[in-house]
Amino acid sequence: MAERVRVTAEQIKRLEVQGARSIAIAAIKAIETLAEQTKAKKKASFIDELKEAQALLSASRETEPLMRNALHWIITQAQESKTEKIDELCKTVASNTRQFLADLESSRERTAEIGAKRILDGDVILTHCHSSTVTRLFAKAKKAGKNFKVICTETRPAFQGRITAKEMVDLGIETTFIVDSAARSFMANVNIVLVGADAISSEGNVINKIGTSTIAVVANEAQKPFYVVSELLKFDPETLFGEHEKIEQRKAEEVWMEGPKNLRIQNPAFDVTPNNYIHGIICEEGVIAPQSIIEVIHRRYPWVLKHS
Ligand code: RUB
Repeated sequence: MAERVRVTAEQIKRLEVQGARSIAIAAIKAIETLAEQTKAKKKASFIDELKEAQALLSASRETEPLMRNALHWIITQAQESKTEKIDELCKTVASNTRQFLADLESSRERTAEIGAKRILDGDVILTHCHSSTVTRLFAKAKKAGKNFKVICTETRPAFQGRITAKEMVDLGIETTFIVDSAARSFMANVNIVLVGADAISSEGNVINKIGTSTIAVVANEAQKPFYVVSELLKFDPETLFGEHEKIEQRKAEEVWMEGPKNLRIQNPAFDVTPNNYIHGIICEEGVIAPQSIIEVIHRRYPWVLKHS
């Protein structure tokens, strides 16, 4: 297997690559490199090699359906291709990789464009963790001349909120940085909450960085709209067939480097925000009700429903 696949899986595990989109992009590029460097002589062994890489990458962070959907789509195109020739199969992987990345980019642009319209002059927006889709939305709104402020949480335990805060400062957006547990104290001054997503279930529940659901409850109490900004391909088809989205459990050391022995530390990376706390999902197809996710996926990406 290409070294690039192993290295990418490790980088994803260690959070050197973070955020659902970046994780999917890194995995797609690793598969592309594998196809470029393959020594397989027969189609069957080439497909086996791709599938072995798919399994390793998918296991690197288990709550990442965008990565799984992307790898599934690219590998299926090679598998279903009529050719047996390795060089042609490699070209199939390369062209589908390019296509997938281009589609992902235009989905984010469209999502950000739609979402930017939800920001009004003078708004204070609260966000959690680091979502490249949310920060792109902020960049678009700023470029459109909107005047708004951002509050971002530090996002324990790995402080991904700092990435958001730096990006906001670089964009020249007035930003306030708070600890996660201060979200309720600041909610009265917030106009709208925007967060990203790692996974969307068939009921329209959203899985995102740990603490997201607490913010949703606090927003609900304060009657502030809570929106999820996400590409549709974060939908997990396995949830349609009864599976629960697996929540990644991370190492205790991320929470407390040298905690007392015999102390039980738990470190789930994500939590589930139920659909009734979500005003809408802002995606490439518009602002949709979370409960309509299956219908929208059916219309836009029917192939996703055919695999699990
Ligand atoms: C990142 C996180 C982000 C989503 C969406 O968690 O929860 O909100 O992944 O990001 P982590 P994007 O840092 O643990 O990966 O919009 O960039 O896909």
